[in-house]
Amino acid sequence: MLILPAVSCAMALSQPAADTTARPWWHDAVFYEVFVRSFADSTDGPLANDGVGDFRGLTARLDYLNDGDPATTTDLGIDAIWLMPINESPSYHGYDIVDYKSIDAEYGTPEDFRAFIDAAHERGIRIIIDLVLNHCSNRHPWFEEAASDPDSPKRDWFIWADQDPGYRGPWGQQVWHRVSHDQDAPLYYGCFYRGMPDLNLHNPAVTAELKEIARFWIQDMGVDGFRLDAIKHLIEDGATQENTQATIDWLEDFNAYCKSLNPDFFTVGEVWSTTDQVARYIPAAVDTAFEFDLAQTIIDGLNTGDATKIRDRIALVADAYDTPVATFLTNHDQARLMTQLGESESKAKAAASILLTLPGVPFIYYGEEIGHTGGKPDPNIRTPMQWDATGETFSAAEPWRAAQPDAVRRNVREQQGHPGSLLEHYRRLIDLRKSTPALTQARVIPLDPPEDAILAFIRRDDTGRQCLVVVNTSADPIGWYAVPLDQPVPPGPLRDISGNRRPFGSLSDDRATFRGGGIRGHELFVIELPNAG
Ligand SMILES: [Ca+2]
Ligand SMILES: [Ca+2]
Ligand SMILES: [Ca+2]
Repeated sequence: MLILPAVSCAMALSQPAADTTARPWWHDAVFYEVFVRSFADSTDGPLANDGVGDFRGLTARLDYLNDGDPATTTDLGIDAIWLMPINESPSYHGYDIVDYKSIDAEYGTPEDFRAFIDAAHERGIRIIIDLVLNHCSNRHPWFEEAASDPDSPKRDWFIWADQDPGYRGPWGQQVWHRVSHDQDAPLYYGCFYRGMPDLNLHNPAVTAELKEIARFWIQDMGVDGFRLDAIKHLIEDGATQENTQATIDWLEDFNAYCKSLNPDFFTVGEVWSTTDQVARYIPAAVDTAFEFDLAQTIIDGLNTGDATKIRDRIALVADAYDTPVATFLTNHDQARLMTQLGESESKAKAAASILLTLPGVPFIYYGEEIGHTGGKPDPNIRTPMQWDATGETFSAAEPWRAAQPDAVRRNVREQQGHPGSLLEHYRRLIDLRKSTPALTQARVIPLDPPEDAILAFIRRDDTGRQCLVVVNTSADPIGWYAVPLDQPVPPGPLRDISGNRRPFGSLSDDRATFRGGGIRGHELFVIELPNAG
């Protein structure tokens, strides 16, 4: 009886107390998605100059993303990196894993990875990694054992049928695959394709193993979070293969387990569904998830020059979630933003303007900040980072995949430090977001301006700090323009804090009036407003 209090006291001392009043770190973070294979080849060590990006190369390029010094403005200023899969895999992309605790030998050793994590943390950059829970590779030893021996304990790690259940997958695809060419062979379930058999998450042994894998990356490797792949597909209920309640329940347990190991741990889920479905997962099944509908609405709005659907979507998203949702424009599964915008640099700037002034946790896909192009097939949207016109900064060797032809004019060297460039636009907006509390922590109040091309909203926090964001989604300038506000403000001049262009006009009563040059095509203004009462 005397021992018990002493033990619990020692345990309390050995664990840093979590500050439950502080906002989670990821609420204020800007993320950057990296495909290690395509980011930077190393210049020394065993993996140097082979045309394949690796951890040493990525580590050497961290200062581009954030040099850890708030006084310098040469870096992009992101706070966290999402690494696409880094485990051993037969594919170039890595979403079909054969060893969940490994580092892809083309990317480096576990020591290289730890050195990368340390270098990132020294700069204040957090690292989250892709974790693929739904399926593994059909060349994973688990599946090879299960497929070759029906009596194997691994058999029930996957999902089997003796006869074809007769239904197809969510997008009409074949999901039941014969284990051999024998037409009477048993079938296994693989939602994405036959090379990716789904794991059976009803099986407690599978759940225990996936938790052990999570523990390994959290405790032994020191990652700060997981991006959880394809989670709406985790647990099927017969022909119902998406967003089942069993999936959400499983994730709630998994997420709680991760948090039990590290209270600051972060999970973001890929739930490629409509907003109402995504909202079911947040915040218990995952801390947050990607807002696919908002991303596409922003792109469509810029392509039509019509802001009304963006405004409606912003209002809907603001109502749907109680915690910040993961916002983005494109990711590694979609045609590059610049390509979707018809290679219009001014549209790309407007897209960034919207992404980085809205609430949420913004994710930038590598290269988006310099206007990488590329359409399907997938390898063309995952091409080497365009550091310079020749490609030699990516690698001294022939790259694993050719860079886009426009690398000669769209590259970091051309844009870094160049005031009008897309890269500088991103850098300034990230800096503005981090230095303007109303742009990160505040709610959004969509406004209803009379001109359909104008997107206008107020960001206002609980203390009344606020600003007005105005983006022209069309290429056409608007000469004289009054944006109606939601409440009156004292009279005064318009003061822009985006560093864009000095606006001519005034605040008065319940409107912000842009005179003189008005608002140019695709232009952004972030107008300071006096604190709301
Ligand atoms: Ca390499
Ligand atoms: Ca800096
Ligand atoms: Ca599944």
